[in-house]
Amino acid sequence: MGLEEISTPGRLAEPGEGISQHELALAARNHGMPLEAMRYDVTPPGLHYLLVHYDIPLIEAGSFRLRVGGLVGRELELDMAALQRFAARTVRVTMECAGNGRARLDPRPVSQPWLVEAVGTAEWTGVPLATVLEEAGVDPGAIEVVFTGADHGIERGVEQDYQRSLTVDEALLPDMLLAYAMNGAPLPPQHGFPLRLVAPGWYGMAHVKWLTDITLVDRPFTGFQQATAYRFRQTPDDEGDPVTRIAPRALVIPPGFPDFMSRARVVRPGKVLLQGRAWSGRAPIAAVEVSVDNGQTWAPASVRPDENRWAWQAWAYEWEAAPGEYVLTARATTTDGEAQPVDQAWNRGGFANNAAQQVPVWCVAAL
Ligand SMILES: Nc1nc2c(c(=O)[nH]1)N[C@H]1C(S)=C(S)[C@@H](COP(=O)(O)O)O[C@H]1N2
Ligand SMILES: [Mo]
Repeated sequence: MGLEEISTPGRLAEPGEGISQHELALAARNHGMPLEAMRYDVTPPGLHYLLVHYDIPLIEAGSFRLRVGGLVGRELELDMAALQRFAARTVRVTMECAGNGRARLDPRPVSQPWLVEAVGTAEWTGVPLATVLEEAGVDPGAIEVVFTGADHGIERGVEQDYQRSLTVDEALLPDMLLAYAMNGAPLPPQHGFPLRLVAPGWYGMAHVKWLTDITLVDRPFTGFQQATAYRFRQTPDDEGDPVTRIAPRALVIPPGFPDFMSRARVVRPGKVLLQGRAWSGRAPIAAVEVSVDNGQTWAPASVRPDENRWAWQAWAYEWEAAPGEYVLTARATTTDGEAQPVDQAWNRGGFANNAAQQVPVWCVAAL
């Protein structure tokens, strides 16, 4: 494979074009969360989705240092012991990849081919980012905070460290964390060991893993992951709006038991308790509705109140299933009135496609 090939811009699949070996290789490295894991409030270790752009870097906790520099009163270099001496905070956060839903788009953007499973909920423990920024002293001229990971690679011909920024105002929000623990244990290597940013409510790309540098700057950051990737575009040369917070989504825990290849479900006639999760990084979830006829008719589900603002919420709906074929789906609406669509909101990068999930179900007394 030549350098021209790795330098090509993102492309759309031709009509009917299948998943390539390159996409399969991405999908095999970057796994989704098995949907039945939505039964847990907090996703057990190993079941949380995973997305790694380049390689998982090998980092030794003993020699690790977080550098804080740029427009600050004093530069900091903090080892893990220093980070752990600050008062710790734990936040339960549902994280979702901005590309979740991409492979369901038509035309399909060629990239990590997520269906609906790029999500997980963890309890992240660490130092509030604001604590460390206050310790360094943010210069009044600083407008953004740039976060750099230890991983390095090439994307569409651009060699880079993985980097993203937040505005200073966003960065100082109390739930922004420099996390060193996930579900009460040190971060696993693939989730950012020994330190990552956790940006509650934001799509995954903002939560920089293997964080080594925090840099305060006086102009908008224009790195690849900020200005080139993660923009909502209709055409390749459209500047596009940035991808930021998570759009509302409800998912159904697939009921009954699955067919191995198609993952279509089988349920028995009678009462079937449909359950699932709903979340949004924009405004809180106000309602969840369920449909068993692929979105033609909807019924309200009951949503369990949850004091964890950034975590998914459980919902339930009792379905009286009669023999037949069904397509189950659910949709969430936020307190701002933002309703999850049934149809795709298409963009070239395949970001934030929160079109309602479809779960084919056969209701049969016996096979
Ligand atoms: N340094 C670094 N941080 C990163 C990434 C990466 O490739 N490198 N991937 C981002 C993306 S696109 C997502 S969706 C989340 C995934 O986090 P997880 O693998 O812990 O679920 O990490 C983000 N942080
Ligand atoms: Mo992502």
